[in-house]
Amino acid sequence: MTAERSDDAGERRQVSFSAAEESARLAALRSYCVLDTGREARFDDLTGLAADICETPVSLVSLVDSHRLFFKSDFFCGHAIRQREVFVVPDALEDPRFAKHALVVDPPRARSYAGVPLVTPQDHVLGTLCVIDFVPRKFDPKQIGTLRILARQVMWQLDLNLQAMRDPLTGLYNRRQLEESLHREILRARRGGASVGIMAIDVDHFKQVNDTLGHEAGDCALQRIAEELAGCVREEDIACRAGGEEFVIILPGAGKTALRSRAETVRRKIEQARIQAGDGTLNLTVSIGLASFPSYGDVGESVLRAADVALYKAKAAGRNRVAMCTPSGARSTAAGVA
Ligand code: GH3
Ligand code: MG
Ligand code: MG
Repeated sequence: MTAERSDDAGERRQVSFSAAEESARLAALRSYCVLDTGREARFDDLTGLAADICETPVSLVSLVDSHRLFFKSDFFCGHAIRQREVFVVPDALEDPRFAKHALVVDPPRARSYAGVPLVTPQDHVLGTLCVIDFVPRKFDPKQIGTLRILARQVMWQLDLNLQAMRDPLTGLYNRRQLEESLHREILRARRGGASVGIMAIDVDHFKQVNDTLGHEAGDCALQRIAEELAGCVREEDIACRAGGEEFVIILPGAGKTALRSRAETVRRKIEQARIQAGDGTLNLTVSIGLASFPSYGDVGESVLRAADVALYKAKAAGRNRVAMCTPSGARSTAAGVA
C-alpha cells in the first residue's frame, strides 16, 4: 500500500504503508469502541466549533475503518491519515488525485477540505477531525492551528471513553462495558438471526494464590491470565473482566459447536501457560461455563446467568473443565433468581 504525502516544500513523495501497520491501526480503532455508536453532544460541540472557526458548512470526526464507503482510503481522509499531518485540499477539481472522484463530481460535490489526524498515545491514527466546503477555498494558519487544538480535544474525549470502558488492572473491558456490549451484540444478532456465545471463566482455587504468595502476586497472575485470554480472542470477540478472578468472553456469531471448541482452546491454553506471579511462576486452571443467545436467554442478563449456572456445573464436576448450559439449567436459575 502506498500513499502520497506533501511536505513543507510542497513536494510530493511516496510513503510506504505496510499491511501490518494498517492492521494495527484498525485494531486500535476498534478498541475505542466508537464505530457504529450514536451522536454525542461533546463531539458535536467540537465539530460545531471547527465549522464556525473555519467557516465551512460541514465538519466531522471521521474514523477511517477498512470498509466504510464514504471514507474509503482513496478520498480526503484516507490521505490525511496516511500522511499523519494536516492535509489540505484547496480545490479538489484542480487536484488530479480527487478531480474525478465521484464525491467531487457528483453530489455532495465536495470541493475543499482540511483534516487533522486523530493520533492515539500509541501513535495510531484513528481518523481525522475535518472540515469540508462545496466551494474552493484557502484555510489560514490560525484556522489550521485551531483545528489542531480541537483534534487534540477530540482525542482526549476518545481516550476518556476508553478509560471508562477498561479494567485498570488487566486492560480488558470492564463489567459495565460487558453489559453494554452484550446488549448491543444481542440486538444485532436478533436483527440478523444470528447467535451470540458467552464464556463465563473463573480461575480455580485462586484464593490460594493470594493466601500463599500475597495479593500483589495474585494481581500479577490475573494480569498474565488476562493476556492469555486476550491472545485467544478473534477481532470480533469481546474479552472482559467481570470482577475479581472472573472473566467473560462474548463471541458474536458463535453457535454451540464453535463455542465449545473455542472454550476448550482457552481452557487448555491457561492450563499450559506458566503464569508469572511475584518471583516465580505457577500453573493455574480455569473452569468455563457456556451459554448462548437465543438458546439460553433472550436478553444479556439471562444469557449471562445461564453461563454462570454452567460454570457452577464445571466447578462441581471437578474444575479445569468446560460445561454447557442445559435448558433445564437455565430455567432453574431463572426460577432461583425469581
Ligand atoms: P474456586 O475454584 O471455587 O473458584 O475457588 P477460588 O479460590 O478461586 O474462589 P473464591 O471465590 O473463594 O476466591 C476468589 C479469590 O479471588 C478471593 C479474592 O481474594 C481473589 N480476588 C478477587 N479479586 C482480586 C484481585 O483483584 N486481586 C487479587 N490479587 N485477588 C483477587
Ligand atoms: Mg470466583
Ligand atoms: Mg475462582
